[in-house]
Amino acid sequence: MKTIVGIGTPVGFGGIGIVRLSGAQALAIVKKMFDKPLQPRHATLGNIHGDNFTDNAIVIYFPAPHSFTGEDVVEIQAHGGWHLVNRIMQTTIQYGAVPAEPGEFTRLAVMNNKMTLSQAESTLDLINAESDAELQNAARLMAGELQNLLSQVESDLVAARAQIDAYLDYPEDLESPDLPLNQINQAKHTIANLLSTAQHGQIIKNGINVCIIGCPNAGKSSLFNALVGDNRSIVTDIAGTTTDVITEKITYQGIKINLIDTAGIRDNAATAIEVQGIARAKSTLQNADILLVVVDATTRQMLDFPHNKKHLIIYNKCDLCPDTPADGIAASAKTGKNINLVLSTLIDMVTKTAPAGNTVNLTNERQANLLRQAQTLLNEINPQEPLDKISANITLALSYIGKITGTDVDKRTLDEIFSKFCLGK
Ligand SMILES: Nc1nc2c(ncn2[C@@H]2O[C@H](COP(=O)(O)OP(=O)(O)OP(=O)(O)O)[C@@H](O)[C@H]2O)c(=O)[nH]1
Ligand SMILES: [Mg+2]
Repeated sequence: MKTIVGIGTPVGFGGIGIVRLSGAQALAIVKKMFDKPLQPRHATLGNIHGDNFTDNAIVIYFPAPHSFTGEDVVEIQAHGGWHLVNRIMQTTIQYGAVPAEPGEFTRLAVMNNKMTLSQAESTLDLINAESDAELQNAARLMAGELQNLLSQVESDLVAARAQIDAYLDYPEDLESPDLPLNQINQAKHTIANLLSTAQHGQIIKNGINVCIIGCPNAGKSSLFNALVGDNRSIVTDIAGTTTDVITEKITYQGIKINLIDTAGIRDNAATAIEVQGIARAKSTLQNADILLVVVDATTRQMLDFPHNKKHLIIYNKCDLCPDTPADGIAASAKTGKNINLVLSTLIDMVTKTAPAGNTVNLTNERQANLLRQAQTLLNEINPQEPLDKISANITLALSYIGKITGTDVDKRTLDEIFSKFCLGK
């Protein structure tokens, strides 16, 4: 069995850089480079050295099986210089370690039953998190909340199939088979509940795409800047100032919002640049989750927009004209009035449709697709059908669940999942 090595900290310069080894030779390799004896699970300060370098480092040895990967693991915490950390890694390779593939440490942890595949996938959510909502959901996924629900589905389905298979084994009882519909329905219910969280899961993971649209000079860019809290977009009193699509990410109440400023839409564009800008605005608004329709409160000129899309109307420049219609929010990009109300209303618009109750949200599209396939198979089950067909449907549904938990997953799928991880994770 090989011993792998990877750099656990990001590329660049930092206070600390961590080189991690996993495998039967991990301890022997590090002993050749470190001048102090190592005690299991104790942090030891000493000197780490190789050809032409030496550094003061803390080294920790985690003997198998009580380690992240389940194998012997040694972690070297050196100073965080990129060249130094690389030299440490090269030295371990000189002594027999092999560079780890992306995600290989986590893959070993799954192979050695330290975590399930679904938990491993959620570590990516945690690492990539950019908002509190993502962090909180990832922590619940990693703690095994999804895994527990899937185990429940698996045990319901296995029990149901066992009962059906018993009838098949003793056909004399087949006269009036009593189908285990309760268990099948329970599994269907759990899957449906999980799938109902997928939409909100995507919002947590990708944020809300909010596209600001309106007539020229309504104050879209001014509002965009006020929402972002930065002078990001050019503002002038000339109609047709913004021509490009400008995006900026913010978080509000723990949720990511991707704000998009666009060109003012009108029929009589002044230049070829503006014509292109308007075309971009029109195609961008199609992909938005929410349209923020900005109207100049002094003129009330309303843009014709697709009303079937979620939208919020803002009567901007309310500092000039406090009396505004009731179908929108009166705001002023200039004075900052109601800017926070706009943000909290946007958040309300998406959290209103969130699944009720305190549940973990499904954020992974691969997992959601597999669950949908299992759901289709279970929905197809019809008590009038031959029992062997029902049993086969359950077996297939179980195999889709197994591709999420990791009990029924092929090497190629695993390669694909772990290729998304960073080296050293
Ligand atoms: N009094 C007042 N003026 C505002 C407010 N918001 C924007 N303006 C002014 O309105 C003019 C147009 O603002 P922009 O933000 O460039 O408008 P826009 O909708 O992005 O315009 P285009 O990019 O040309 O479509 C500028 O002179 C701003 O200073 C506001 O809340 N109050
Ligand atoms: Mg603009």
